[in-house]
Amino acid sequence: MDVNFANRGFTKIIPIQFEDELKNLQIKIYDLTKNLLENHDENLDIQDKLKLKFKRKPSNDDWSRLMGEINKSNELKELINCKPVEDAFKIIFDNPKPFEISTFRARFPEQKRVLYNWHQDEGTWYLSKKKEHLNKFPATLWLSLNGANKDESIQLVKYSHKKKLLNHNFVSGQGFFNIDKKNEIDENDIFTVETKASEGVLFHPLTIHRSVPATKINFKPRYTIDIRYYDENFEKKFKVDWKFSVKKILKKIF
Ligand SMILES: O=C(O)CCC(=O)C(=O)O
Ligand SMILES: [Fe+2]
Repeated sequence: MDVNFANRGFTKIIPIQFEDELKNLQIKIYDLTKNLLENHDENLDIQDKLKLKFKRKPSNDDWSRLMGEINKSNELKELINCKPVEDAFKIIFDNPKPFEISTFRARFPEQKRVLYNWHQDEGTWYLSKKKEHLNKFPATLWLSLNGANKDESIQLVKYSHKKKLLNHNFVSGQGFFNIDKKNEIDENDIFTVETKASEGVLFHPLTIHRSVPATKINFKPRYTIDIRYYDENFEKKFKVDWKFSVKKILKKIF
């Protein structure tokens, strides 16, 4: 077990050596977005193409189309299930298995739906009725596809995985992605992620995190995948805020 994961709730930034899985997905993203990008040389390397800016703010439909196409693609499935990803999870798990929820995310300029407030990932499926989502306690590998700097990445709260599962509120267009305001976050415990393409960070299902809030309009898209794996033998005991337990009971009844 990785000491950083155990002590502060997340690993160091780790590089992942892909075969062709990353490149194939990058090419697919480029093909679906190239008409939206600033003028550029078609011969650029795919790594550079994915760092190009949009020529203007893409529409909601542009964003939804890309999210839909990539999230149902074989390229995404192949990347999520590839050996280098499984090996990365072996830093924390003896026998990692893919969890049902892994999502491609595109952070586009002024697209509010992509900004997630403070939450714990376990809270986002805790009220789910699907048995595949319950009692798995998966970790998340937040993987960067085109690099992410400190004003567009995510922030993780050190040691927060030692807390209980907090009460999460529903956010329209997102799901149960917002903890109660009274749970103040200590500034000194916030770690802001910075990654190159193909690097990621593994974090615990109870680690509190959020998208870095937008302070300026960034015309460069930020592409990531939340890849989740679980381990049957990973300790699954955790306490739950009573308000969230009550919500779960009410959801079962109605
Ligand atoms: O990539 C982000 O900005 C946050 C995504 C996230 O926290 C999630 O999908 O659970
Ligand atoms: Fe999350």
